[in-house]
Amino acid sequence: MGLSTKILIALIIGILAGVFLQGSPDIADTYIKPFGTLFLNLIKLIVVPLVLASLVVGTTGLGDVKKIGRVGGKTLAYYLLTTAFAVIIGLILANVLNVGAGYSIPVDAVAEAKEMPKFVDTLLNIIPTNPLKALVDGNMLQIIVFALMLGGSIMAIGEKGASLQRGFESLAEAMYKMTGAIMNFAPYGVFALITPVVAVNGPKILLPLLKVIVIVYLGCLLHMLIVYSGTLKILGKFSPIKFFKSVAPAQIFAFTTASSSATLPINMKCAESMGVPNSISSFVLPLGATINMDGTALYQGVCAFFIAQVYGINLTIAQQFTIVLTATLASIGTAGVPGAGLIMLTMVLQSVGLPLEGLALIAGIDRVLDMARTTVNITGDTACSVIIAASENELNKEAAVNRSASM
Ligand code: DAS
Repeated sequence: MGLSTKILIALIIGILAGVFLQGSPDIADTYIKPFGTLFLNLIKLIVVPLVLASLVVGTTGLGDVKKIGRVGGKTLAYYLLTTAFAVIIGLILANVLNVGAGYSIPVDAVAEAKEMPKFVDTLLNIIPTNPLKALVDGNMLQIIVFALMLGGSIMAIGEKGASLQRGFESLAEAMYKMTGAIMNFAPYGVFALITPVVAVNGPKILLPLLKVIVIVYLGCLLHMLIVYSGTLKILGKFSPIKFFKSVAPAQIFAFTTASSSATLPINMKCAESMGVPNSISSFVLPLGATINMDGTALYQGVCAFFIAQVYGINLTIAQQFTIVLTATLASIGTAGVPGAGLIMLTMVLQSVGLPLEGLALIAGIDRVLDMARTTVNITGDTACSVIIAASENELNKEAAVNRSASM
């Protein structure tokens, strides 16, 4: 039985266990959740060295600075365009389906809007003043910038950089091996993560905001079916059906953990099973897990519109265009960890003068929304890696046939 089947079975059993334990969520929290936290800690343990090593190897593996520019340019273009599309899909659905109609504001809805990094600070902050501190702090944007510069520099010094390059190649291989070993625990981890979420957040909190949940989930589904299937077919000449079958383990994992960073290792294995070479996946996926968040951008579009409607504010077309822009930029600064999108939603609300109190309306259901948006976030990264590999004529389709069976 493949890993994806085991994870799917674990997810279903975990949801059923969560429903069963709704009456006593503390049992789930006390005796099951710790195993989920343990598994997440194992994943977090590998993310920083994995991203550093795979990005350095990915950059040097591209072979020359021109190729880094070409692959980097195509990757960023795909990420930004699909993110903007995601916000537009979210706003169209929110408008058409009247997302905020009939909702009354609970009197005590007072949001503690956390201190939000301004976008310009996010931009300035991506250059690490101390790369070791960036590694220790796990600052993914700074680690990515450092890894790209280090990879480019190793390539530029030619033979003198060969031993350092081999060192990073060994570190990357060791991290891939460690990832595979840790992934064997994924079914247990998924079970231990999803059970408390269902036990604590059962249907009772979902009902009042069901329309927001339905619209975000519908938007996420449409985005994957329209944008990713369309670009895979047209740009990647790759079967969307084979793609969604192969990326399923990473999607289930993202849905359960609500963390793009935690899903990165398994997402790299899924991309490899589709024939994406390491040199492309270890460049495109770590970048995507950090800056490409289509699901988050879509969610921010829907929630901004919902909050405007609930407070009786009619958003002009210009304001909705501003939301597209700020949600696209906010998603770049969103960290690949649970709940990051809610914090960045503050930036979108502020950009069009919407009351931050609205965050309190969303906070209660945010984990349910986070599961869907994170699934879309990582799916966009994998779709991009397949399309970039195909555009570089490096997609190893023969390999895809054999490997996808093993996932
Ligand atoms: N959970 C974040 C992620 O890992 C996305 C978000 O919070 O919006 O992608």
